[in-house]
Amino acid sequence: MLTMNDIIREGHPSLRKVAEEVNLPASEEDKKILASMLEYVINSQNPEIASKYSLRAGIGLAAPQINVSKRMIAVHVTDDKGTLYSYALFNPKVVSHSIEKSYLTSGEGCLSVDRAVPGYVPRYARVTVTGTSLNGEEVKLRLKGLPAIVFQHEIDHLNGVMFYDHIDNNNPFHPIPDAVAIER
Ligand code: K1U
Ligand code: NI
Repeated sequence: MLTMNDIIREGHPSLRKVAEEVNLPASEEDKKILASMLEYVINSQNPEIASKYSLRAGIGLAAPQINVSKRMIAVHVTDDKGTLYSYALFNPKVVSHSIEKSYLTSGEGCLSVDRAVPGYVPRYARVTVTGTSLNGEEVKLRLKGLPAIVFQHEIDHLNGVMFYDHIDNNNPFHPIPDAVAIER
């Protein structure tokens, strides 16, 4: 079982690498790692388990955050209508996106960043993401709202990009033109 001790923090060079594609069909080892990532995110949202193992709550996790430089992500997040998006994907890819942007009014956080970094993080409002599930099925997800933001945050990790790279340093709360503001 993964804990916060397995999660590397900003400054670790692995967080800035471009992760390798996973060879498919995935090896049992890669499936085990990806399953443990989804398990972490689910466990971290369970107050009893999170408290027992000192897990910081997360809604997503990317393999580079556990120092595995492979293109694997886990997401477990509910949208504003209560629909759960629970996915563990190999080789996720944004295949298309809206022109329109969105951002969380409360900004973003990251399990690899032990400090608050205030500011708006511009994201695409809608994305289509493809990938391969733990069972080897190809999936195609059309996402908006918070799930779209979380998938973009996790796929950024696969490319060595941190959420604060997108924040305007000169004016972190500079309004993002024509963007959808998402309250959470
Ligand atoms: O990748 C990560 O470090 C996980 C990160 C994902 C994320 C957060 C915010 C916007 C986009 C992506 C987190 O999960 S930080 C914790 C968090 O935001 C949260 C945790 C529990 C409930 C609700 C939010
Ligand atoms: Ni992160």
